[in-house]
Amino acid sequence: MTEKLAICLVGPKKGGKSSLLASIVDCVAQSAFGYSPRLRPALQPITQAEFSGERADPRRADLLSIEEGDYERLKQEFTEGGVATDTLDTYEYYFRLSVNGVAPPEVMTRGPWLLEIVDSAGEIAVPPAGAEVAILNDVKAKLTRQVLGSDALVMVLPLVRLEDSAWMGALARLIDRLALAKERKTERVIVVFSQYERLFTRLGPSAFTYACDPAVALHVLRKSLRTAQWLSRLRALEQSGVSVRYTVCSAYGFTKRFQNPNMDPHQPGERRFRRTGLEGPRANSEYWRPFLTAEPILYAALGIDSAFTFSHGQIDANQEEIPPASILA
Ligand SMILES: Nc1nc2c(ncn2[C@@H]2O[C@H](COP(=O)(O)OP(=O)(O)OP(=O)(O)O)[C@@H](O)[C@H]2O)c(=O)[nH]1
Ligand SMILES: [Mg+2]
Repeated sequence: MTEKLAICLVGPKKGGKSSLLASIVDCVAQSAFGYSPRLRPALQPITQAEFSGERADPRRADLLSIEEGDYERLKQEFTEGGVATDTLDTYEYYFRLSVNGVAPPEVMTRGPWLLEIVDSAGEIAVPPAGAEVAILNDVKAKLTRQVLGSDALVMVLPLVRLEDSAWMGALARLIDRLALAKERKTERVIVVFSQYERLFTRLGPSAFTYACDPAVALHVLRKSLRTAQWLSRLRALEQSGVSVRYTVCSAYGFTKRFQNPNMDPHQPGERRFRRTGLEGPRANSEYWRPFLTAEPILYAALGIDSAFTFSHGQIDANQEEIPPASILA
């Protein structure tokens, strides 16, 4: 039976929310995720009318195709380098998710799922300290309703040194308010660190091999979370029945055949989704493979873990240092 689910993306400005959203359909289509290939999920953008269950009226075909174009526009903007989401409203995108392969019984007997995913400007929910951008009260109220009314929250944070970030306090306050809110629907929270491929830019064609190792991701997450003061608040939220997971992703991903990160941020003039010296639009889909951006959405919707979604238990598990091989033997 068809089920509806609402997912809200939150996180600071430039965290990577819109880029993650723009790449999820391609990520699922290319199976560029850490779920078993036997899961065979399918994700496609749909119109608001399809989400609401309204019958598609042929006379409204034009109107519907315009709505369908919203996601296409988001993808186009992403390919061209990304556009900051404006603060004038919050933006809903709609998808149909189905699982066509082998999944745990609680998933196999359900679905398909109609997803509403809400994107908004980072300044609204997680403003930096001393932010001067005035946000309309109506927009704040709308996002508050959407956050509290969503089944899952995806917190998108840039993989930077967290202690330097002016939005840390705002994020902690958001989690506190969520914990105190009586009327919240939230069942799952997924914290995703974006721009993962940047860690591997110096590794050339080995980059993808390292990125594909869940142990590397777990190590990176542990390191990133060490300085996150809001971690204890998420642990407390979990005590009140919300499942919390941590993961990493890269909307830019890796080049398909060459296995290296799509762009080297250390190189001046690097362009996304293209190999140096190769011009023209065909390079985009031919070379680009997003990485793990499906994870936060699939976990949010289905509650099933991939090799790259980690619980508090896994983050905390005994982290015994491997002793260095003795050189004195
Ligand atoms: N290297 C790298 N950069 C990325 C990636 N994803 C996004 N970015 C860059 O990060 C910047 C912010 O990305 P957005 O997706 O616009 O961030 P946002 O969270 O939607 O930001 P607001 O809409 O302002 O709240 C953009 O300039 C992107 O080019 C990624 O996977 N890798
Ligand atoms: Mg955005």
